[in-house]
Amino acid sequence: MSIITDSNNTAANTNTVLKNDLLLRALRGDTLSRPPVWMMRQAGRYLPEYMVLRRKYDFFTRCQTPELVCEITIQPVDIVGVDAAILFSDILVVPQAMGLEVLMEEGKGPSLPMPIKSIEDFSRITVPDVSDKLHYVMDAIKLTKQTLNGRVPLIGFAGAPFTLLCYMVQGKGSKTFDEAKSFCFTQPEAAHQLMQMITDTTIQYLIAQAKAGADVVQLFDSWSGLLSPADFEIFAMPYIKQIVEAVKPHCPVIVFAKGSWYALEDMAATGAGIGVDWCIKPALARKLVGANTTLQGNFDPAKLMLSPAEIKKEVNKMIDDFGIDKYIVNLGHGITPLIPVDNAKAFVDAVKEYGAKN
Ligand code: 1CP
Repeated sequence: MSIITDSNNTAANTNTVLKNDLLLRALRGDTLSRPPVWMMRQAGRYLPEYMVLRRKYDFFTRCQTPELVCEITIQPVDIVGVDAAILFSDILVVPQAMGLEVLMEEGKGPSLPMPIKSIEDFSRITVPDVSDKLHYVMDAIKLTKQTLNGRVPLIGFAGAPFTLLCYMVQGKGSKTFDEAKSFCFTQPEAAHQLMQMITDTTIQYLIAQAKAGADVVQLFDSWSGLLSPADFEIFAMPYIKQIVEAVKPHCPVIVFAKGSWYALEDMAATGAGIGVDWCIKPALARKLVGANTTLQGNFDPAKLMLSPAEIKKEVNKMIDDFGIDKYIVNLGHGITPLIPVDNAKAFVDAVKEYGAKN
């Protein structure tokens, strides 16, 4: 692997120069010999080393203990060889910090026993001081940056306001988030007030992450694809735009709004890097975002069940289609628990070999 240094990198809490800064250079639009590669949900259940810690500590203990966050975050860097680490945490720590109880039930996913149903419920939530309520995240970022010692960049993240509203109103995961969407349509003033509170919290939170040392942050709008293009403009885009504009001066931002291919042009206009899922052709994604935006994606995670040889073939084709520059290789959504580690490695190796070929 070529060791590239970037003398301009000044992570807030460390003087360490990044030895591998491909991710930052791809986001800047530099000419590269190969694109960087990382995987959404790369710190997770497909890794036996994660499962050991999962059996010992409950979910929020794992999120709130900087030493555990650090260990879990670095596991895929050591084991799979990705070009970036993403902080082990969850988007639901924000609703928790705003005052809602969030439970993570093994095998069942998240649940919020007292969700928001009307404006009267707003008495139970606030825009918190994140340096107080989420200080454990910033502590974890500092420890992880120190331990990474410049090996690869660290990605911080948060959930976008519409996706967090989905959980805060529905009270649990859902395929349709019908109650959350009905809340938006029947009580739009309350929905906008709630999303503005989430936005104000998220801006503080992502800036604090950058100041603690996150090199890049990603905003996950995992459920925005449930909205029509017109409703995305009303309920998702204004908040994404506010967040990107406020955070961009502090570090590069990637927006991943799953399923919302119809909004790629508007999202790219914010100046963020843009994640795409597998439901769009690379050429159309490029056409919609224009020549100056860095794209990220879009390998179907289910294809990681193919043989390593077939994975490599598919990865080569994907890079041929997206091009090397202004592109970050990733999945089109999170890696799933049944993927063999060797297949995840084949995915990453294919990208590194693509570089060797050129
Ligand atoms: O061990 C376990 O069983 C817990 C599974 C798990 C993990 C590993 C959850 C519960 N969260 C996480 C970590 C996590 N969550 C990361 C870590 C960094 C990484 O490796 O990527 C990140 C970035 C998230 C973000 C997240 N949480 C999103 C957005 C990304 C996406 O996948 O769309 C969402 C929607 C959540 C909510 C959530 N947390 C956990 C689960 C199972 C879910 C999804 C629930 C649902 O289906 O609605």
